[in-house]
Amino acid sequence: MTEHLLIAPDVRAALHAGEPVVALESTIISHGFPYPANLECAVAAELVAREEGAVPATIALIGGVIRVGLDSIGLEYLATTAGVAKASRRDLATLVACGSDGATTVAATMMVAAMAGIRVFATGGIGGVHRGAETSFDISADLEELAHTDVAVVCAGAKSVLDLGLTLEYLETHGVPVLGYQTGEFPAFYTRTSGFGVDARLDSAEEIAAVVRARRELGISGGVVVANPIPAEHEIPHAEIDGVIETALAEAAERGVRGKAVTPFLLGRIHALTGGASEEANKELVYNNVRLAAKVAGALAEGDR
Ligand code: PSU
Ligand code: MN
Repeated sequence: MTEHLLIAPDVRAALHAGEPVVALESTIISHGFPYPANLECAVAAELVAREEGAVPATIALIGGVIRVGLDSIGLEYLATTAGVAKASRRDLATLVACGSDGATTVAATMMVAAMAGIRVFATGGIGGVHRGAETSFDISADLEELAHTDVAVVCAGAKSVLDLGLTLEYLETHGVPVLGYQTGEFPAFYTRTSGFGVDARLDSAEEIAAVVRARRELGISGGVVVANPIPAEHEIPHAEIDGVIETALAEAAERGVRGKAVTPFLLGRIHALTGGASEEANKELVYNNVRLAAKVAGALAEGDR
């Protein structure tokens, strides 16, 4: 496309052959997990994609070049280097122009995936409308990207650091379908339930792929949220996690954390307050999402043959 975008050889070959590719984000590596859980998760997520027959394409900026598909040196660099910028839509061009490193959010990863021709992306949780957004105006750029960019995002819902009800209202307003995989309820990341419904429950990767295909055939632009609940055996009950989330939110308010620092601050506090338990759950739900994303990408590739 341009000298700014470097697609790894295996990703390029798979795209060219019409084989399944799954995009993976990198904010989760640089800002979503502490080391070494971040590296472990990034490496294992790629293996899960391959086990399911898809080529993983972790997306990040290194030295101002947008990379689609990283090798183990790239993953390790992102996991261990301090000060890698959190890169959302508005940051991409600046980081390219300045030759900087950047870890892409859901929004920026969707943009780059679309540029490269990748249609399915797996992450942990999407950003959304923050609690108190009626005064802070803190609404993740992920939601705006979902409104416009043609990528299916497989996630475990969103963390209840957000206002999940308002997040779902925003997605409805912007015409983004929220598809529950084998569930009628929007999952809340660590927990399978949130009390909020999804637009449609679909029970197979083929059915999800059929929705993506129908949108394309109808010329409907924009993303799709595929909400995939954390496996029951890895769930952290509301009774255990809700208090931790309240504490993290109170600390953020007390310290006056603002803007793009809010989400990484909250994630960092949750991991610190719960130790290994939330890291383990977080890793497992990512693998579960990669597995489903690979199946959806496989079903899309199959349909195109
Ligand atoms: N939620 C998580 N883990 C994450 C993120 C969100 O549970 O790692 C990251 C994702 O990269 C997401 C970004 O796109 O945070 C959202 O940041 P913001 O709220 O500033 O838009
Ligand atoms: Mn924000």
